[in-house]
Formats: sequence, C-alpha cells, structure tokens
Amino acid sequence: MKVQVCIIGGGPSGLMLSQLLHLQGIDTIILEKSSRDYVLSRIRAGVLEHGFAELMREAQCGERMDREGEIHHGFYIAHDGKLDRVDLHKYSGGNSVMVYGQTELTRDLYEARDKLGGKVVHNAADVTPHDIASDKPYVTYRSGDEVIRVDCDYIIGADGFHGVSRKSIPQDKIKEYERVYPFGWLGVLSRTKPVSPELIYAKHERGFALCSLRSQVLSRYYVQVPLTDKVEDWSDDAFWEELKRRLPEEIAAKLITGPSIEKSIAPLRSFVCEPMRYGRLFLAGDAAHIVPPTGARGLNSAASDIYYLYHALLDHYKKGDDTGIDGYSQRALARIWKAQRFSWWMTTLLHRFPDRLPYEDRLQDTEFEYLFSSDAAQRSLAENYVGLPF
Ligand code: RFL
Ligand code: PHB
Repeated sequence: MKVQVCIIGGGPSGLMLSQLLHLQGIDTIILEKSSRDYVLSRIRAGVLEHGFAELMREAQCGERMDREGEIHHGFYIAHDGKLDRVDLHKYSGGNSVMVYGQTELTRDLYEARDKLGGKVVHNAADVTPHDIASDKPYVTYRSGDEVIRVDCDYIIGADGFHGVSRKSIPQDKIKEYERVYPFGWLGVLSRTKPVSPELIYAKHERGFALCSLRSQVLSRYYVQVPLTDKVEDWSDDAFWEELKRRLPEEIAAKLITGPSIEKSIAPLRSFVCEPMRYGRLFLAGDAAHIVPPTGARGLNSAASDIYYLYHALLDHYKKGDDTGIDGYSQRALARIWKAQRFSWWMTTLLHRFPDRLPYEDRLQDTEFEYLFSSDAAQRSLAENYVGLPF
C-alpha cells in the first residue's frame, strides 16, 4: 500500500493531522495499536486552549464542542485558607479556555474520519518504521498473521510517550530531557454536579487537589498521591474524605459525592526530545514531549505541533516549499519549552514536595502573596494558561 503520509498513533494528535490533511486532498493512513473503544476509554485532558478549539473548527470537527463545551473566563486557586480567582479574560486580553473532554473530542475526530472515509487501522500490531533516514521510508504492521507494508513520503510519530516512533531514532541523534516528579495524581470521574462552576486548583499541606468538570452533571477531581499508592488502595469514600480535607471548608461543605465511574493514577513527568525530526520521521504530541497536567498544557502543546506540521506538509505538497518541513523541529520546540516552563512552575507552586526545605515552603507562600498582589504576575499566568500564540 502507498500513501503520502503514514501516521503512527490514533490519539488526538494523529487523528487531527490526518483529518486536516485529508480535507486538503493529502492521502494519509493512521496505524493505531489499540481498539477504538480502548482509546475512547482513557480519561485525560479537560481544558482546551483557544488555539486547539480553532484547530477543531478548521478540521470541521468543532460543532459538538461549540454546542456542549463550556467557555471559562477564569479559575480559582485555593491556598492558605483563601480562595483567589485568576481572571483569564481580564488578564489575557479577552481570552478564555474551553472545557471539553479529550474523550469527546477524540470521538468527534473519529466520527469525522469515518464520514470522509479516512483510513484508520485499529489493533495494528508490531508497527515498525523502516528506512527513515532515506527518501523512501515505509512502515510495517501485523494484522493477524499477515504483515502489511505501507510505503510513504513521510512518517508522523504521534504514538504517545510509550510509542515506537521515538525509539526508532538512533539514540545518538536525539537528546532527551526529563524530570520525574515524586508523586502522581489520583483522578476520579463521577456523575455528580461539579462543586464549582469554574476549576479550583488547591494547594494544601496534605498535598495538591483539583476540582474540574466535564459538564454540569459530570465532575472530575484529582488529589496528589505518593508514587507508591495503588488505585486499589483508594476506596471512593477515602478519596472523597481526602479531597474534602484539602479544600477550603465552604467548598468542602458543598461537595456532592457519588460512586466513581473511573479512577486512575497518573505519574507526573516533564520530558522533551530534541530534535523532533529524524530524516523523514516527525514526532508530534506526547511522543516528543510530556508535561505534568497541572498547567493543562499537554494536549494543547500537541495542537501547535499539528498546526506546524499541517502547514509544513501543505506547503510541501501544494507549493513545493520545504521551509516549513526543515524548520518544524525548531519552531515546535520554541513553543514546547515555554509550555514546559509554565507546567513546571504551576506544579512547583501547587504541590507538596516530600523533600522540600523550610526555605522552599516560605518561597511557595511568597509566590502566592506576590501573584495575587501583582497585575503583572496574574497577566503572565493568564497569558500562559490560555495558551501562547502559534
Ligand atoms: P496519546 O493520546 O497518548 O495517543 C497516542 C496513541 O498512539 C497509540 N500508540 C501506538 N499506535 C501504534 N503503534 C504503537 N507502537 C503505539 N504506541 C502507542 C496509543 O494507543 C494512542 O492511542 O498522544 P497524543 O495524541 O499526542 O495526545 C496527547 C494527549 O493525550 C495528552 O497530552 C493530554 O492528555 C495531556 N493532558 C492534558 N492536556 C491538556 O492540554 N489539558 C488538560 O487538561 C490535560 N489534562 C492530561 C490531563 C493528561 C493526563 N494523564 C492521564 C497523563 C490530565 C491527565 C490526568
Ligand atoms: C481535567 O479536567 O482533567 C484537568 C483540568 C485541568 C488540568 C488538568 C486536568 O490542569
């Protein structure tokens, strides 16, 4: 089989790129190792920046998001018994974020791919890129006993942090930067009314907590837990009790609890791979970089990769101009590192680090005092949270 662009990974990055290219008459295939149901069962991002929402619209997938998603003009930070609001609208020049779950957005992208007759192969086993440094790369995968070969011009590695794409680049051609945090997030999804119409990020001496939502009847909550904790250690009751302890009393008193419909632990990690291209293989999204979820940047960073790649491939196929292709890695990384900085800063601001010094505790308190007494500091937070331009 021959296509112009072979995309490894059917998460939001791969689906979005394939949809955008298809609309421009560029032929793609997506090779996804899991089933569609499995991909759609993963509960991840909840907050989308303006740029991501725009890309969904450009991909002709924004209709349900615009109907069912919620526009948020601000969020709260609970700290030291206080509840301060970050006014995104005021401090970012009228911008906002969209609250719409990754599960729903992925479903919309799959439906759009189906509608256009896009090629999406699920349960593709042993996906392997070959000859990526040559101008005739190809990818093989296994379906049952049959090995299928896909010849292409370009390979896009959109297969997440644990995918095969980054690992297929020779180790001496890339440099990896990583920080693993000494805690994770225990997340619970419940069919209950959210405790607050806007998100609440809470810093507490027992650890971080987050009150988020998917809709007015579906809540998403998180608490910081040690890496040694297992989901089985946490009954629903234990989760709700711990969450309440970390919230201001008046919020905890309003919290409506219910059975969890999903419960999982995500470790926190910062990671960047440089460069994001080797030969004819381009990395995009979590395959190239990871952030801790605190600043809600992960999927939003994938969006700028996809935007740059989409335009680079368009220029190549429509105008014979390879400037975008040659500049992709550098351009993408410039924005990625800013998202890394912001996510690291939000994580440091809000979490309890097990090995912190008393000196660092005082600095953390001072960060809040400064933040909520300075328009410039709130402007910086808002500008990063709604997403830097791309
Ligand atoms: P994904 O979603 O990991 O998709 C990669 C796909 O590739 C497939 N795959 C393979 N396919 C073929 N062959 C192989 N060898 C393969 N190996 C893997 C996988 O099955 C999968 O389907 O990467 P993608 O598309 O780059 O998307 C990235 C986002 O998923 C991620 O950045 C966000 O979820 C991060 N994130 C958040 N981002 C935000 O912008 N805002 C948020 O509010 C936000 N909240 C979060 C988050 C991530 C979280 N977790 C669980 C890490 C909250 C959490 C808790
Ligand atoms: C979520 O709703 O899952 C969510 C929201 C904001 C974050 C991280 C996760 O910063």
